[in-house]
Amino acid sequence: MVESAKPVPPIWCPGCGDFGVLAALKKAALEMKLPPHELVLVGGIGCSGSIHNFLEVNGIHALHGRLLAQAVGVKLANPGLTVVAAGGDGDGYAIGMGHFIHAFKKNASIIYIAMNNETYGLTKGQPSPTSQIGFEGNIERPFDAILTALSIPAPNLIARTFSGDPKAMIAVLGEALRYTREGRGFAFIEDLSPCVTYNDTYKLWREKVLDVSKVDGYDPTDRKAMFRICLETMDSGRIPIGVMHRPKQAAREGLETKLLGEAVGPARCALELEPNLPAYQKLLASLA
Ligand SMILES: Cc1ncc(C[n+]2csc(CCOP(=O)(O)OP(=O)(O)O)c2C)c(N)n1
Ligand code: SF4
Ligand SMILES: [Mg+2]
Repeated sequence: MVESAKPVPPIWCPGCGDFGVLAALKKAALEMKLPPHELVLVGGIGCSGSIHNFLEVNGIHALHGRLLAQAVGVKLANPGLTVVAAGGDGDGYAIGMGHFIHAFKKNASIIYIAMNNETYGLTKGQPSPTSQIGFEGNIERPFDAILTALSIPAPNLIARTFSGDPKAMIAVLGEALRYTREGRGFAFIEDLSPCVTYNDTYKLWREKVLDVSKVDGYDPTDRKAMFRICLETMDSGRIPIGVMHRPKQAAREGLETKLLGEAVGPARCALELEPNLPAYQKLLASLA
């Protein structure tokens, strides 16, 4: 008999922002009574990417920067699953940048949580694409994932949360779980998740975050307005958080429906060798 892996206690440093994501994800999934066997967590490489080891759900530890490709693969294999990819800013915005951009236009109904601590935590605090100028000798301007996400015209749910505000994070995660379970498409959440050991930004971020829903003209169905609001918020030295894009479109816009329609997906198809044997033999012969 094969036994499934049991969750282990988190290996994170006490106070790490990633604890906030773990707790919020657990709470949001429990609130919507999501059966654990229907949830798949695909973790990246980094401190943040170990999150799937700490919940009793199905989990995969993906290759560095390749978690989105694997998460989309899981969704296409079995669209009935709720798939959450979770990793760090280094994983997603450096080595994984190509997959990150394409995930918005692919629009598979999966959630991607990027835990941004503006550093490579696991490898002991080197600068990442989101590091501020001056951090550990960094001379490059920081990359902003929300502006990038807003610049891709696709029907995605886009939000930023802060580990110092668990209530808001639970609400956003709940919305993202519903969004993807309804097959509406890709949900991207960047969580500001301080690395208390190598880049403790808790105090600074607590002072700087600004809930965009409080800004005049806030309309998450209007991509142009939200881009302007985010830019202006950043120009004033603040960090925009909240839901930045909530498309109006109806359910079933996700890649999985476009490719599979109402089919259950290959993972749940009956395995019938006989009807497929001639095609398989033809394939083998072509390789000889
Ligand atoms: C192909 C490959 N290149 C580099 C590494 C080394 N490495 C491990 S984790 C990591 C980055 C971690 O940073 P981030 O994704 O921000 O996660 P965090 O630890 O901050 O949560 C790197 C470069 C690796 N494991 N594999
Ligand atoms: S090194 Fe940083 S990111 Fe990694 S567990 Fe510790 S506090 Fe969290
Ligand atoms: Mg990081």
